[in-house]
Amino acid sequence: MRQARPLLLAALFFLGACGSGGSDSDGGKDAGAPDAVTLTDAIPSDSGAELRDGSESADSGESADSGESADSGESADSGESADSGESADSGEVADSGEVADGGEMADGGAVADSGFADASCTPTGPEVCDHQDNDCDGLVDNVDVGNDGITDCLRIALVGNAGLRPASNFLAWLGQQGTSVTRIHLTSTASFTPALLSNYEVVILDRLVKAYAPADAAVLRAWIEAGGALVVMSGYTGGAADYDFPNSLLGTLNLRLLNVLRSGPVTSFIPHATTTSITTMTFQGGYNVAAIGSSTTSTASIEVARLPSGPVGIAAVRGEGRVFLWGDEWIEFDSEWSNLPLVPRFWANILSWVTRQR
Ligand SMILES: [Ca+2]
Ligand SMILES: [Ca+2]
Ligand SMILES: [Ca+2]
Repeated sequence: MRQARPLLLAALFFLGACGSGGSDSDGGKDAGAPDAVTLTDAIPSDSGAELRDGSESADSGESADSGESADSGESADSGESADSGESADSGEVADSGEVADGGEMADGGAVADSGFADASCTPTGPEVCDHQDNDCDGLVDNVDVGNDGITDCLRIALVGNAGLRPASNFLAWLGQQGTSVTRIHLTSTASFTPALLSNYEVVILDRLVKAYAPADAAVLRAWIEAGGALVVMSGYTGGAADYDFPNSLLGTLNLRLLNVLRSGPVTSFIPHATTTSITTMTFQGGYNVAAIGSSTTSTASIEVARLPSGPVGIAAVRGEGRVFLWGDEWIEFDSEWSNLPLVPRFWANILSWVTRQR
């Protein structure tokens, strides 16, 4: 039986960009940075959190939000029927059965979930991380030595820079699940290719350094639809990049971040695998999220958490893959990991759900 991989963590020091000065101008912060690093320690300590608070006062740009108002109609929809707004739109909840799945996930079903056994499969021994279904139970690489519900075979890419505050607890926790963690796309010339994405089971959008081209978004979407798992957090610089950059990848997935800062905590959760046992969650100057586009698509987008202003968490199925969109990044910060036990639980829920074995 394969044992957990050694922890490989990213250590990135872009203090010039996100340090006490808080200028956060993107210009120059990526200069000379490699496109990917797999390092052994995390993470810069800085104290730029004040930036977040300070910018709350900039929230008043509602009127500048006209492009978003069309989207916000969806928020209004879901607000009318908190638990069923999404299904009222499209019946997608009923189609997807995601909530039913959730029960399995909460119990560690990411690995235990039943698969589709191939009658022609010949068992070769216990399951190991080799992209094969060694034990012929229909699930590829469903190894979980620690029985934590998260497969030990995950290779995770964190896209973009580290966030504004230290996140070493989060990165250490990822490693403890038996995963490897690599930070990629630190320069504005980086792009998604099938070859790059073939190295990962999970992609987590952190503080992105660029707006991506449609071709990049298309590659990422194809990877998801083929079974990839995407987790999205908003970054934070205090500028439009915080939502424009992620939205450059989310649009083709019919998801988006709305551009008015919101704060929680979030206390309204819809029953779902990702919200099991979650009653409150930090949310410090993040963004509402929305599912957009035609309700006739074969995809499912389920609102799982909301503030009074609208949804802040969406769990979405895209082809064979899954996307979890959360409108804030404070769930990765040490301050929250240290003080809020539900934050690690939330991440366990999220990773279990997005990585369901197929
Ligand atoms: Ca198997
Ligand atoms: Ca295997
Ligand atoms: Ca595990």
